[in-house]
Amino acid sequence: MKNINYSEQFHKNGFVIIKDFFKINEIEAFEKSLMKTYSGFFKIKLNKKNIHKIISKLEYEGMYDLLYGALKKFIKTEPFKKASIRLTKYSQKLFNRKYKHANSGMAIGIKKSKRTAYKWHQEKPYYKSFSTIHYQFPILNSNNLKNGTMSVLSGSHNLGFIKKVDNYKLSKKSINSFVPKNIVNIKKKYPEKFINMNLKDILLFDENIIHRSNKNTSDKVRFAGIIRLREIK
Ligand SMILES: O=C(O)CCC(=O)C(=O)O
Ligand SMILES: [Fe+2]
Repeated sequence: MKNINYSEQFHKNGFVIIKDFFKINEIEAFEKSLMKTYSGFFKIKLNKKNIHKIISKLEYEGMYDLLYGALKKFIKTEPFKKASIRLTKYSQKLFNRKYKHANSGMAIGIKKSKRTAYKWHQEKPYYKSFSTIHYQFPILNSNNLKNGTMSVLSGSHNLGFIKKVDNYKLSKKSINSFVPKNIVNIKKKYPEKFINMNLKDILLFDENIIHRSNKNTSDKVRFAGIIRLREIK
């Protein structure tokens, strides 16, 4: 892998897609673990075909605690732990800095649901007291505009930490977005780029890049694994 290019692009644009980062066995491990964890939680045998319908149905029925419980368990499984170790080493080489795991997560996008969609935000307000870098990668299916992949405002990391934000939260069980107050003007200056990723690809993004979720207009759920690393000084 061409490390120099990735780090240059990352510094220039605030994000970079690293193609073919994961090996096929790592992708399979994520899929297997997803099915196992969610099947156990829902007490229904899930597979690649029925998972989309079942998760969407639970969302429409308002089973948010069940969905969140499964997600929380899934992000603690072995594939996430292994990926985190690998990404920590990879990042140390790429930037010649030291990192440790800060947090894992998963973005999930469901047709006709805004509950789990983020509005424009930076990560910095969530991790104020230390420096972080962020990785996101597709699980089960590629992430593209049709299924609501995230987009970024390219170069917006150069604005630094924007402290004037409005807090958006649809409901108690919805995600929370810190939207910069001057987002309308910022959008005019930095072009929006949609993050298209195939399985095995991974996005690396800056704590200050402005990004959001898009609307999923497909019938399939979008799953995007997230691993956040903290820089150790
Ligand atoms: O992919 C998305 O829907 C947004 C995810 C996000 O904001 C993040 O990974 O920090
Ligand atoms: Fe985010």
